[in-house]
Amino acid sequence: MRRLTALLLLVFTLSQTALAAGRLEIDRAWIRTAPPGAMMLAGYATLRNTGDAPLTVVGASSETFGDASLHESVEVDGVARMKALGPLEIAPGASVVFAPGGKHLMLMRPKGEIKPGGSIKIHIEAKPGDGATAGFVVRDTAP
Ligand SMILES: [Cu+2]
Repeated sequence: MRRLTALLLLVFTLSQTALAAGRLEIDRAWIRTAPPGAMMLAGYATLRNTGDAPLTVVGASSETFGDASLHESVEVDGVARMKALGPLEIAPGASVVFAPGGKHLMLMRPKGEIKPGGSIKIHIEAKPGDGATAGFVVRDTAP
């Protein structure tokens, strides 16, 4: 009987773990237009955790760019600088805004022309799970 109780408890614990999942949703995704030939562009979006467990954003990737990463603009002694943004935890139901002057996706070495009005797929990696992919629209200002 005690063994059965232990087994039931284990099954219950496992099912609870499976239910408590983070889920990433990407809204208002855009890339700021840059002069033709620019080797560095910035992407912005609102990342929301619609799941019921914490989610950690760990990186970004895109077939359109040689490299994509998470960055943050900071002011050091009155000078604007950029630095790599470490893993970013989003609480259940919370969202994080990537916007000009703050957090952004640093998009390096575009493979081809990044046309205004176009939509570029970028994948945001989040753990646990697979993250999410969204079309980032190339435009001058935030949507
Ligand atoms: Cu940057």
